[in-house]
Parts: sequence; structure tokens; C-alpha cells
Amino acid sequence: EQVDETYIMVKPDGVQRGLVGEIISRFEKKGFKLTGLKLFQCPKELAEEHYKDLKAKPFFPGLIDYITSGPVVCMAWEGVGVVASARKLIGSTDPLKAEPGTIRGDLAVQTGRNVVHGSDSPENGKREIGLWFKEGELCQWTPAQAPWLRE
Ligand code: DAT
Ligand code: MG
Repeated sequence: EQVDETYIMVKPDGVQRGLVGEIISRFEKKGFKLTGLKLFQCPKELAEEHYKDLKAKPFFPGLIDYITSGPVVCMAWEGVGVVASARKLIGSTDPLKAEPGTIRGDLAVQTGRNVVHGSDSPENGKREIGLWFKEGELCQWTPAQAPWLRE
């Protein structure tokens, strides 16, 4: 099967609230492969490029202020079906509508403070990993558990 990549980011509220380990854990336990990880203070230009499709939205300036308001944790994850599966683990954009058991459903209460980002398509996964990581910041490796995750 096709192996995809997704860009997952703990937003500044997740970092400030001490949820970094909890959020990383959800993806780690599921069985996806971590290929990139860093704590990073995002410049305004990068936040605007990342969210460029939302530029016309009334909440765009607030979104950019929020994402640049403190450090974020940038992650690249790899696996078969990882993009759609990560979106399910994350839950709906509005945390009050997100199912219990999802990250937003369990850990957040408002759309404007929804603790985590996940790419919405394999194409955007690639695009966003390219935006947030430099060459040499990603690792290709074989997890020891690989044969115990997929037959
Ligand atoms: P998602 O993050 O679930 O992919 P999105 O791509 O539609 O959602 O929007 C990106 C982020 O923008 C979202 O996580 C929070 C913010 N946002 C979206 N809709 C919003 C709204 N109506 N009010 C405030 N912030 C919003
Ligand atoms: Mg989105």
C-alpha cells in the first residue's frame, strides 16, 4: 500500500497547557512512524503561508496571532493511511463537536484553541512538511516494532 506523510503540530495552547507528551503519545501508540520532531517559534510569514487558503476568513488575523503566540511542536508522521487516520484521532475542528476519545474531544473546548493541527490530504501533508522542516531535519528509520504492526 501507499505510505503517506502528514504534518502534525501541537499549537501554542497545547504547549502552554503541558499537553505535548499526551498528544505525541496518541500517534505513537497508534503505530505510526515519527520522522520529524522539533519545538519551534513560528515566524508570521510561515504561519500565513501554512494557512494561506484561509486568508479571506474573518478569523485569519486571530489565527496567525494565535499560532505565532508561543512555541509549537512540529511533527512529521508516516504510515499507510496516516493522513485520514490522524484527522480521526484529532477530531472535528470545533472541540465541542469532536467525539470523546479524540484529541480535541478530550482536551479542548473552543475552535480558536483546538490544540493540534493535522494535514487534510496527502498532498498537503507533503507540502506542509516541506514548509515546516528543512532538509536534514527528517529521519528515515525502521522502527523495531514494524513487523508487529503490519503482517
Ligand atoms: P482543521 O484545523 O480542523 O483542519 P481548518 O483547516 O478549517 O480546520 O481551519 C484551520 C484552523 O483555523 C482551525 O484549526 C482553527 C481555525 N478556525 C477554523 N474555523 C474557525 C472559526 N470559524 N473561528 C475561529 N477559528 C477558526
Ligand atoms: Mg485544516
